[in-house]
Amino acid sequence: MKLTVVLPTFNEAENLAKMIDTLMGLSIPGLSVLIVDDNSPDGTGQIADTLAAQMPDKLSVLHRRGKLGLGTAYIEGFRWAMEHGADYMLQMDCDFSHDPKYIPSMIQELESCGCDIVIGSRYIKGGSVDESWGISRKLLSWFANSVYVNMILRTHAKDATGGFRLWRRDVLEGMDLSRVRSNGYIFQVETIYVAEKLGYQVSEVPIYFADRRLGQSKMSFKVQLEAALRVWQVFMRHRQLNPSMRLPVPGR
Ligand SMILES: Nc1nc2c(ncn2[C@@H]2O[C@H](COP(=O)(O)OP(=O)(O)OP(=O)(O)O)[C@@H](O)[C@H]2O)c(=O)[nH]1
Ligand SMILES: [Mg+2]
Repeated sequence: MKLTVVLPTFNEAENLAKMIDTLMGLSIPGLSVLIVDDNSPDGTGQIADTLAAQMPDKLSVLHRRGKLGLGTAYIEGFRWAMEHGADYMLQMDCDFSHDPKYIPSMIQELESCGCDIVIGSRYIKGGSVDESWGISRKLLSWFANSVYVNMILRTHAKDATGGFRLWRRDVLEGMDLSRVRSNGYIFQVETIYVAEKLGYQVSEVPIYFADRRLGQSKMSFKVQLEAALRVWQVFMRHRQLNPSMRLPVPGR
């Protein structure tokens, strides 16, 4: 089993070395990491290169010319991972909101559930968000994820906006990544919607989602509002999809 962790970074100089150390410390056989850095002004790209030189067979870096967005960072990262023979791809943030300690249970779930995608989920039983969140922030987030998105898109995933996910290679191939057009935070919603419309099965495992402790937040009310409106765009774009529209994948 070859697992590639795709780790997009923008200004994660304070987190990157610790994240790589934690991922490698899991000692998961077949695990390698691809960092996709968008020419971070804080020097994350140089830190990535230094780390990659220390473990060239386990860590690679894709440098892009500037901040081109999370969506295209993942798409380029997934394509790279496929070209390099990955069986599974794991997507996660580099700021420790997605705790690497959950990765073994996500792998176990993918291998035992008969499903195609596993989400590390804040909104199923046993999952939770940072304890510092006030009740109104918790409610708003729960509503946006588990009610609003589900109501419009009829997704089964309870955490459709979360970015902690383990994919089987053939799912990403069959989905045809060129269908996915969002680049910001709504990218997470678009990919899970396309996958579900194409008949892929999603399973969720509970996680505790901690706020970032180090580095700058890129989230704002404007970004969240834009994402909420874009759910409709995702619906209009993909509502006709059905399982017969998967790309044929050799050997499946
Ligand atoms: N390559 C690349 N990575 C990005 C970009 N935007 C965000 N990231 C990374 O994507 C991950 C998630 O972004 P975050 O900024 O943590 O977004 P968030 O979790 O919604 O918000 P905060 O944690 O509050 O900042 C992090 O690892 C970021 O460094 C981008 O344009 N390009
Ligand atoms: Mg974050």
